[in-house]
Amino acid sequence: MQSIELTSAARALGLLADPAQGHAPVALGSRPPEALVAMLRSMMLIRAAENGIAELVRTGEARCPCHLAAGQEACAVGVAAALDTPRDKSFGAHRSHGHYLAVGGDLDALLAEVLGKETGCSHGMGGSMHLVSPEHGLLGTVPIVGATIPIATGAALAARLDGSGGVSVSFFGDGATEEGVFHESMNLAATMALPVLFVCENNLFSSHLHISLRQPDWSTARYAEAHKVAWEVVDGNDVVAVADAAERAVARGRAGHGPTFLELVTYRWYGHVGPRDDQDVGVKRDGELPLWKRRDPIRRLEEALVASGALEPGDVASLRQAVDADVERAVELARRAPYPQADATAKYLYTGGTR
Ligand SMILES: Cc1ncc(C[n+]2csc(CCOP(=O)(O)OP(=O)(O)O)c2C)c(N)n1
Ligand SMILES: [Mg+2]
Repeated sequence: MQSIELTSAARALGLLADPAQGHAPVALGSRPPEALVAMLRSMMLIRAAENGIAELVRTGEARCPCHLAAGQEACAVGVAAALDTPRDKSFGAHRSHGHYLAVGGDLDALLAEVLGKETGCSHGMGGSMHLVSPEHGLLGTVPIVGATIPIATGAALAARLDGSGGVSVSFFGDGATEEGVFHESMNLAATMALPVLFVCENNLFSSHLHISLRQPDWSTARYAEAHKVAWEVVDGNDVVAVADAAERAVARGRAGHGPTFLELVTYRWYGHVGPRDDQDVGVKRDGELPLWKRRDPIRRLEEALVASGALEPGDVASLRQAVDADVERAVELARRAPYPQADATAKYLYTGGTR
């Protein structure tokens, strides 16, 4: 196995960039056990859904591009735990099944959307990369890299003007920090002290290019410094640490103290798109992937909960069986659901139709 060379650039992320580190159970902090178990269940549901969708791509049933976030569950779940939905608004990108589920999006409607069915959250018009759940504050996920960052910034301005006290969250990847709109949005949010959480899931890759081939530093938090936005770099595979940081960021936003940039260091288990590992492309991934799998956010919380006595090993198995059964049922429902009628394009895409 190839060892990870910690260059001076990698050291900007400290040990978080070294997947040989950080395998230990997470520190549980002071949250009540029910809240921690809810986070565990939510991460398990996302993992089960991603694995289920991977299988639907393998069998050819899912025909839209599916970008899977297995391995990154703690980012979505930790941030969602800090939100008050639907008052708080969130926005995602191409890899957003987890964001949708973490805020409470309906599993059946996700699976149906992935199969292009009328019962999908976007009536089968959008597929994996166009998810929406307004009843949970998720106003959209868009595959144009960086596209929803300014929209989230606008939603924060709207919250300010409406006096709702809400914050908005933009989930995006390290690749999106290479887009101009990211910098324009950070600048505006800082200048106007808007209540935005800029949540960068730094999984070290944009498609098949490692960040070391794209940027002079592995940490994207330096952009927050430049824009005078408060920032934290967090272990994105530690759901408790993510939730703590997100709570601080939400409190800052609600208090009128402006935006926060959260850099959540994580890694995706599947390749860029689809159900393969992609071990044969991109630098270092073949050596890194087994190590990153040992930094599994789900196992690290599971072990901590069992060690604390909050859960028995049997409870963990029951939780896993329950989410697996939920996903199987959702897949079956989606298979049996109808495709949209031909006139649905006119109804939902081109005229004033609403959901
Ligand atoms: C503006 C734009 N440029 C390029 C693409 C092609 N593209 C889709 S996803 C992606 C990688 C984005 O990487 P990152 O933001 O780090 O997200 P990740 O895939 O790692 O979750 C690219 C380049 C796109 N969809 N939009
Ligand atoms: Mg990335």
